[in-house]
Amino acid sequence: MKAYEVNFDGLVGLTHHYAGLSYGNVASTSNKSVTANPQLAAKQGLAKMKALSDMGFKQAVLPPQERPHVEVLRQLGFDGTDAQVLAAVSKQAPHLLSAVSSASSMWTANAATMSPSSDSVDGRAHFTVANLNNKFHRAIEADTTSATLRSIFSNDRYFVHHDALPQQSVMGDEGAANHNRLCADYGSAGVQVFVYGRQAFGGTVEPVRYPARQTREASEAVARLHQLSADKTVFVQQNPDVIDQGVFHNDVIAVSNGNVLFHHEQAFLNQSAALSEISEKLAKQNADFMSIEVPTNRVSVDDAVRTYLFNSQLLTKPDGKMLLIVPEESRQNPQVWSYLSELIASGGPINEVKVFDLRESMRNGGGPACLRQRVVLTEEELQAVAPGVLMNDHLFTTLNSWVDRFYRDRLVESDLADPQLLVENRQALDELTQIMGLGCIYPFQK
Ligand code: SUG
Repeated sequence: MKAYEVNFDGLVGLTHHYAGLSYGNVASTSNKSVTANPQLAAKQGLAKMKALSDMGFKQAVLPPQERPHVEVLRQLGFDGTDAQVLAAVSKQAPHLLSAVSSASSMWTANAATMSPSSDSVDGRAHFTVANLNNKFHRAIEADTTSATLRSIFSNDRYFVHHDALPQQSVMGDEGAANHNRLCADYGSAGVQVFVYGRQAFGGTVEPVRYPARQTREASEAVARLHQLSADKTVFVQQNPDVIDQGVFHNDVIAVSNGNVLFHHEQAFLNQSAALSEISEKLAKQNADFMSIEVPTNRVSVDDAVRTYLFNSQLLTKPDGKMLLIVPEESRQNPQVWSYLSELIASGGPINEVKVFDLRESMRNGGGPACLRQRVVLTEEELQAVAPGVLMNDHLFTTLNSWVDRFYRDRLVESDLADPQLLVENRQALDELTQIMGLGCIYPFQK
């Protein structure tokens, strides 16, 4: 059956700032306390969405979350009016205020893992919200993510929603950032590759410097929930050495599309065995696996982390050739850019590269691929999606003027205690749910 890949990009929230919250994510820790521009961040993201939509790709938007997350602060013992809660936390624990104000839900690759209906035994599309257990500021995203996805994909004839796995590190789950699907074409059954950083029970090697956020146990649970049979799944361990060099998610070192896996030489542990298993399982689904492996002597792991070459979006164009969407940082790096120039001239499946300026998100370690959740939908399923989330000229213009009205162009941590910022957030999000036709998805709306 014909199906589309629809990219659901996260709209950057009003409190986007640099808090240095993600140990193991080099950009996040090294840009701590740099002045942020939330307005520019939102517009850079919208410009990417619009450009892809104009190129004919199906594009949609996921809304930001309510921040600061006052409800969580109340759970942690801060009380009184909202203004009193903010005043108390900014005085007693400013790092906590920063964490509950993070706009990190913009990186929707981490919102959930999605399996298309063609892969699941029950013939429905499955979503499991990621618990993002490794980082406090991210773990608090799960409830609103769940409400948002349930509102957008509401028809249970087509869509099945699973809540986040138990919030404990044994079940650490980072969603689609550690998940690749390979297939002959989007509508046919594919092979889902779950990449984990460590095995909580009975594992052997794991990183020693930085955390491995995803466990094998979590990946297996998601595959079970999504009713994926063993012949359609592969579980691969990420190379612990590269996690220790700042590859905190697999999508910083590999990206898939169709039958192609574009990845670094050092991406996986026991790489050749992993690639063989993918190839064999894919052959049973009538697809020829193609690995494009980038050698270390062309692009070092360090350059991959600095430029986010692999955090690109790999998209199939109408003529069947593939387009790579990379961040500006990849063009700025001579090694990476010369590799890319050769790649597109090589006669292989990827014959075009487009560059986007996503600097505001990149400084927190989020590239083009982090900003989108891939959702494969048949025509019928697409018709069942809340229509107000689909990108078009009207939505683009409306969201840009919404951003102009509500977003600040400068934000530092000390601004987060301003009760007016919370008021602006709630007004903006209330309006946004109406623009996008999403109903009540935020704590303040309940
Ligand atoms: O989880 N950064 C995010 C970046 C997520 C990137 N996503 C993917 N690779 N799919 C993270 O580390 C930084 C927030 C701060 O420090 O202010 C942050 O959360």
